[in-house]
Amino acid sequence: QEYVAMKLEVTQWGERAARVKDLVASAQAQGQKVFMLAATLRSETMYGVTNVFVSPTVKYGVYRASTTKGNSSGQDALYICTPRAARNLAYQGLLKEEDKVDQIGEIDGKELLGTKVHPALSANKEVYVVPMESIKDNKGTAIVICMPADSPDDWVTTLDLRKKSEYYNIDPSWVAAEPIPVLTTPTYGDLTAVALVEQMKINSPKDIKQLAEAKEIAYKEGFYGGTMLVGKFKGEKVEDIKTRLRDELVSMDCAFVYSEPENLVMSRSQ
Ligand code: ZZB
Repeated sequence: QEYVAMKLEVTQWGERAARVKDLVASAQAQGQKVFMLAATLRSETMYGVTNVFVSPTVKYGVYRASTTKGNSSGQDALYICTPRAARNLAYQGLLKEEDKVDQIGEIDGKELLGTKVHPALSANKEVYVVPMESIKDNKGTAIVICMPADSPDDWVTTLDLRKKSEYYNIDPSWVAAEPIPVLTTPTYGDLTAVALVEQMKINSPKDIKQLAEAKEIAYKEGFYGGTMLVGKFKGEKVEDIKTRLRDELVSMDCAFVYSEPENLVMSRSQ
């Protein structure tokens, strides 16, 4: 399975990121950029990113990026992802030293909450890192783009974070961004996920079965029936432009393609 890893540049560390800030201080002082890596199959939705999700209970690491593969700037840079993802990247030549995972330090997901990152293409130039409890650390990078217009999970999670910001220990302003229409589908319109969540009366991120069903529908509608509403490929079918958009993100040095080993792909359906 091929994923696109979006390179989300950290633009401002949050108040809880003191330990991380120390960890990367000397690299940042030398001008190195720090990127959170978000794994996605839906890079065409990047125009409407409103947040970035991490699991508050997952441990992430900081790693040195390859200066060739996945990094056309050739500059030293740092990546944040799970140790499992880092091993995977190392074997694919995407870290500084091939086949070697040199972890600079460890971070708890909760330390990243409130940090700001820059998602390429998005109408929102900076978005906040917020928690998503259902993130699994055995898939992707365990860092996930929040795209509430087309992902039912993301919309329901956003609503829950707004409703219970105290419980989640976040500032309500972090989740204030509204869903941004990016593609239109024949059955559900410009905000496919919002329409599905409403129609199926999904109230909580814990409605796992309904959310799985809604996700399946949103995927199919978006991929086979979707038409782009914004950006360079406005008016074109998602199906026709998906690969071109991905390649463009890669050539802009905002993303790279990597693969997930088969056994881990199978565990996705757990
Ligand atoms: C942006 C996006 C926009 C996504 C969308 C989906 C949708 P799959 O098919 O199960 O492999 N994801 C990635 N890693 C994780 C993780 N560790 N835990 C939980 N969720 C994760 O799902 C791949 C998608 O699941 C990825 O694509 C990512 O969210 C999320 F409009 O990125 B996506 C209808 C879905 N729409």
